[in-house]
Amino acid sequence: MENIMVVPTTPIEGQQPGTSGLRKKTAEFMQPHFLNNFTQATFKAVGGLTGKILVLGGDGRYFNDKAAQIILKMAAANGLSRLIVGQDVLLSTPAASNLIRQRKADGGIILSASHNPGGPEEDFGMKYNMANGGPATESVTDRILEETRTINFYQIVEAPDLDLSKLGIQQLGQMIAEVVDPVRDYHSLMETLFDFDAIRDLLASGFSITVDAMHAVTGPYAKAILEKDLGAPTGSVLNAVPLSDFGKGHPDPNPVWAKELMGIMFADDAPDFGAAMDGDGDRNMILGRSTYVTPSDSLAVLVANAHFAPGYKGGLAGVARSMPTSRAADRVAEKLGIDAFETPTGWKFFGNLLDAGKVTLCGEESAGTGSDHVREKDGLWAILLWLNILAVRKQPVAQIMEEHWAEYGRNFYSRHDYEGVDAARAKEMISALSGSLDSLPGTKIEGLVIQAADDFSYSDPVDQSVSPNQGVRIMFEGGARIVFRLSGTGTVGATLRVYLERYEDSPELLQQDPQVALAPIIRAAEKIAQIQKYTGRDAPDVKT
Ligand code: VG1
Ligand code: CO
Repeated sequence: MENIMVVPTTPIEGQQPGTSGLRKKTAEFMQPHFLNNFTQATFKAVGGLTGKILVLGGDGRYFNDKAAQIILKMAAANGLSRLIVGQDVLLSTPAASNLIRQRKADGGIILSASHNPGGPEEDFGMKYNMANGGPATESVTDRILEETRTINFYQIVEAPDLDLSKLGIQQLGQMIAEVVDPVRDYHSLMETLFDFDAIRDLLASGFSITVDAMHAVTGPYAKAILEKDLGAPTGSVLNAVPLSDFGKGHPDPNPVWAKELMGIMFADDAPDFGAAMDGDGDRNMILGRSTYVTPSDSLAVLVANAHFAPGYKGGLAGVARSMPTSRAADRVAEKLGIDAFETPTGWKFFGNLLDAGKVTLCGEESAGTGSDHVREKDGLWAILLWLNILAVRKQPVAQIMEEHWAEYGRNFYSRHDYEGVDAARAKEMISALSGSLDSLPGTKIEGLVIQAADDFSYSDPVDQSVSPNQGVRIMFEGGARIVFRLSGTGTVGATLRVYLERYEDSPELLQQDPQVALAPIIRAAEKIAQIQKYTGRDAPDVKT
């Protein structure tokens, strides 16, 4: 019989979950008691584990294996009845969400810092998902934080490590640990949503694809589904073996970090379709031959065309997007006569709308799209939906975009990130902005007149909970918009995100470069917020 140890501990600073879970430098996570404290606080915050079922997996990054052994021994000591673990601790975030739902688990733990780099010098993260398969709501993360502040002991069994490379059942004290194939159930779910035969025919006709798994968790999923099942030639999936340091890159699917893929897609012999996914497999970037599809536009195109896939042939209940996401999807929703919701940044805010059946598709400007099939954004799902649409429409990606803009007009869009800036100064900038909101309407800047300015506050239409201070919005006459917000996923200093948007519907102006089309808005952002003064930077680090 394994020995349950009760280990005395004291609270550790800095255990506040951000936009999606707790993210820290790996070394911080590996310091004595850090992971243990946060894990015990989480177990307490969800009302204990006695008799419950949990799912556990991660994105394959450094320390996942050791963290998993600690968590499973603590779960056993806390009375968990069954732990369902992905083989080798691998589970993409959407696959974990699916397993929680399929197996009617009480929740799950995902070990990932998503698109942040991995390794001993880089980042680690842990997030808790609830019984609906979605990220912990704010009330739960608030409770976790409270527990971390008063914690004085944690429980763990003394036992040898389990072999998590071996499929099947093992016993740890009273707890059953079930090691499962991370891909199988997710693969079956995708078959219920998409016309696999149509995609198979498309790929057999010579339509070429390159999908970049960025050395992260989606390699095994993309290999099994796109290559083995759908018949894409071997090698269509790049960087398909998950590595603990992601090959030293940032597994972030944007034009800056997925440079190799951008080179392939903009070469003379580019494939017809390209895509990349992030560390934990919930984000996606979509490309056509010499074509980059902005995430906000991708959401709009998916809303307009989802009915071509069997899983959505009955139409959509509604669509939701995070506030900073461009309003391109709203235009499609309006035409379809369905509801469009605007939520704060972070997938947890879509959960209630999805559970209540108010929306079918959701998306964020940060390369996240998903639907009610799980309660997370889902990179491979987005790729398959695009492929299903391309199989039916039989047009190049570039033409689909042109036709979309011709029909709805174009929301020119870009996000400018200032990374690792001084946190105190960044906060000062946001408070200065919030303090000046009342004086802004009517002001003319760079030829643009400010119509309204506020700090976004969200009231959940389902449970009426209110989430204030979700980003400063400056709305201009004519529909242009700037949003300023601080990231909740960084691990060093602060990251300032400036979201820029302008609508255009003159046919001859639809093909401009977004940075050119947005130039006056970009200059207005500097004038309104004095970014240079507060950050000491004269240009953003990343433009997406
Ligand atoms: C970022 C994105 C946000 C996304 C979040 C988690 O948050 O902006 O849209 O939901 O990452 O995505 P922030 O607070 O840094 O802006 V993931 O792929 O890390 O789970
Ligand atoms: Co992610």
